Amino acid sequence: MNRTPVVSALRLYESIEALGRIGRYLDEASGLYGVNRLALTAQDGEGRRHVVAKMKSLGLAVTVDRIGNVYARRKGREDTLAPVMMGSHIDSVPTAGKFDGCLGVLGALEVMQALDDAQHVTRRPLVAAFFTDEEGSRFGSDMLGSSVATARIPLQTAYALRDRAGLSVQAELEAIGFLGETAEQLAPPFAYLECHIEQGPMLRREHIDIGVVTGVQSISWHEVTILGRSAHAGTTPMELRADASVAASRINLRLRQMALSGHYGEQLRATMGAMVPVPGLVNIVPGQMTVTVDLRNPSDVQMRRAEADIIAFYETVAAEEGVQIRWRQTARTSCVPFDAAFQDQIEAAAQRRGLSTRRIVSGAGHDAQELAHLTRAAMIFVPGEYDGISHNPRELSTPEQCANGVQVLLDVLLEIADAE
Ligand code: HGY
Ligand code: MN
Ligand code: MN
Repeated sequence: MNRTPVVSALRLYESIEALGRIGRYLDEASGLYGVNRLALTAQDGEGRRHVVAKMKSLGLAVTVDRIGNVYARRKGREDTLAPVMMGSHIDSVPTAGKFDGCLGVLGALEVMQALDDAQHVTRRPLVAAFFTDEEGSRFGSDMLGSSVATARIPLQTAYALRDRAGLSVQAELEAIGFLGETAEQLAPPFAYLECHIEQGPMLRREHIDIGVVTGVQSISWHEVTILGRSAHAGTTPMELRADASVAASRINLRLRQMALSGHYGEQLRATMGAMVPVPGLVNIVPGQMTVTVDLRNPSDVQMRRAEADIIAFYETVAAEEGVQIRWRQTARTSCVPFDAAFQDQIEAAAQRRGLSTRRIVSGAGHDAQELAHLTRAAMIFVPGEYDGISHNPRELSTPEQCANGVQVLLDVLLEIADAE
């Protein structure tokens, strides 16, 4: 090795800006440019081709599997050993910033460029990956590509998922040219590391440079269909109504009351992200509502209590409002701990660089929680400005914040990939 590999903050940030221009839109509310690269849309396809071109320009061997996960491999000195993998996602929610997921994928490629600059070949081969549809916003199941790669969700189940327009994952993968051929079940890497923005206020408020992620909290998603009776808004007396939107509103208020009550642990978070009325017109009592429920809890026990209570409340609302309520589980993951030794290594590597650290549970789901079922996995968080707002065009981490995280990723990667 000619010299210690060092991340280029400028090169990294320029790569984030370049990818951020794909699927860019002007957000009227903030006047900022946001990013909309919803999974398997043309914009996602363009973003994928942009990153694959970058991978190939680095001389990496690129493969695409049958669920569209992309892996880029860098040879190791002992190339038959299991690789150390780094990755994340480049699909986005429709109102995204430039950093969610992209930092981890472009950070992995920056690590490889820094190794090239230092003419360093690691003992183990390396893989930079991006996984399909981490967000789950379009097809309703988050961490889709990584959960297929780690056999939590069967390929055919994933293929059959459909968006609101009835388009399937399989058809949309084919439409963007990423219905790959390699087997989707991933051979276990030696280790998996993911650098990601915190997407919350903690690190920035406490002036912490690096979040050492201890694990991911549990996630539970419901899609709830409420069937009432459409009726004339002017002529129908209130007592004769079966108003689906009132039922939905009662459920939403109950979610907030549950989260604020502290009865399900101090950190239950509950969100009704989608509320779709039918017919959704001014002078018609909504006959149908489709809503989504997103529950998060760092305690599996408290999560199960919260789920049981909101499901019981669906029945109460149905009886009292004279509507029918059907619900289905669209995503469900338990709490996932990350590798304790890797956490210590991340903490030590950051502190050797004079960076402050703190342990932190991830509020958001990540591909790393799926890879943790297959291999030793860990995550490195970087702070975000504006209270770490995310899933919003205002999402912002500075060049220094990004470079700190990716440099720690590089340092820990070297320890793991060069260890005898
Ligand atoms: O929903 C999540 O936590 C992640 O952004 N997919
Ligand atoms: Mn993410
Ligand atoms: Mn996200």
